[in-house]
Amino acid sequence: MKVALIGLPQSGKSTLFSAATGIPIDPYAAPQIHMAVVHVPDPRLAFLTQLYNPKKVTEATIEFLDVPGHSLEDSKGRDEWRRILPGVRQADGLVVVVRDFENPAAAMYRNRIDAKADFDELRAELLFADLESVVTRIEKIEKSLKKPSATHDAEKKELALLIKCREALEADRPLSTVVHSAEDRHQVSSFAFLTEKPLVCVRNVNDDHAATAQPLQAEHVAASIALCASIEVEIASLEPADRDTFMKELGLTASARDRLIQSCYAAIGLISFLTMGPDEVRAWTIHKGNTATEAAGKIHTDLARGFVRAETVAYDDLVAHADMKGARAAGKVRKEGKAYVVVDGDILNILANA
Ligand SMILES: Nc1nc2c(ncn2[C@@H]2O[C@H](COP(=O)(O)OP(=O)(O)OP(=O)(O)O)[C@@H](O)[C@H]2O)c(=O)[nH]1
Ligand SMILES: [Mg+2]
Repeated sequence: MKVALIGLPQSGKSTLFSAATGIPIDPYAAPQIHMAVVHVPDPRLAFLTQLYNPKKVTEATIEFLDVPGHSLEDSKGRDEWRRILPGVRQADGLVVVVRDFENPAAAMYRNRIDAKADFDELRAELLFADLESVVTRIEKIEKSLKKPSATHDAEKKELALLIKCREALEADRPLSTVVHSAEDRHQVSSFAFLTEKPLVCVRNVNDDHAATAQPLQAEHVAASIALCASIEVEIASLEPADRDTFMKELGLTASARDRLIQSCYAAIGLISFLTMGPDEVRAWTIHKGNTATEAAGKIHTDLARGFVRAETVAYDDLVAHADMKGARAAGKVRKEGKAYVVVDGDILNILANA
């Protein structure tokens, strides 16, 4: 799972990246791309670990990509923005960081501190980038339809969907409002449209608003949070005990790292299932709505291919009955088939034919 931090120049992307990943970023270095894999905290793993004392404990991971911001004021900046887009398109979700802090050390964009205006400008650019891809493809298909070809049926189908996409983009609506069905998603997957991706908005506020700032209200945003990235870097650098004390003093209940991960999970529609045994206790990330076979495939393609059934118990049921023996005696361990839709916190034991 990959998430890209994007935004206008000097909005605090790299600072937030540092807070989320714990990797120090030199504020005086030239803007550059950063990438890091972060472990997703899951308190449920601690209970399972205590049950099994496994050789290994593996948390789910999420990958953060931090790309430099480019000015959309001039053609040079726009060209540079375009150059980074292919990397951004690889992400499953986008985090837009908008500046709402005063800091003379950070150059102001368009001579303003206006989070909503910055957000709208960036969002318009995402819509525009998708519109360009859509229009180019529509023109190509229309040309091809004028010539005899065996692929006309498929092209007509694609064209119909792309025309709907164009209408939405021209009306300022992201493609997440158009592309819904699995079939449509598959049809346009090669474009990796930016506005089809779930979007998380992060309002980066002044230090004195760290605990009180409200998230930015914006349409078509899957999740919105407010935080102060520079304070969060300090929090991330502290030892766990000091961290809690410092956060309490500030009136913060969760770190930016945890809130960001949680928002990305919610926005992209991710959930975790768990596997356990004496060798390994592990959390896995899947999409909401995935079936037991899809979950099995996440572990190993062979498990999906030879899937027989999944022995399943909800984490809360396991805790309530102390262990597997207790959960089994209470009738909480179920046998689920291929089409079972996995829910967050399901503990799965996949049985498969070799
Ligand atoms: N006061 C204050 N300063 C911040 C905050 N977040 C970032 N800064 C400062 O703003 C400047 C830019 O921060 P970066 O994190 O480098 O911003 P960026 O979005 O990565 O910038 P580019 O990569 O150039 O687009 C640095 O001097 C940061 O220390 C914040 O929450 N409050
Ligand atoms: Mg940066």
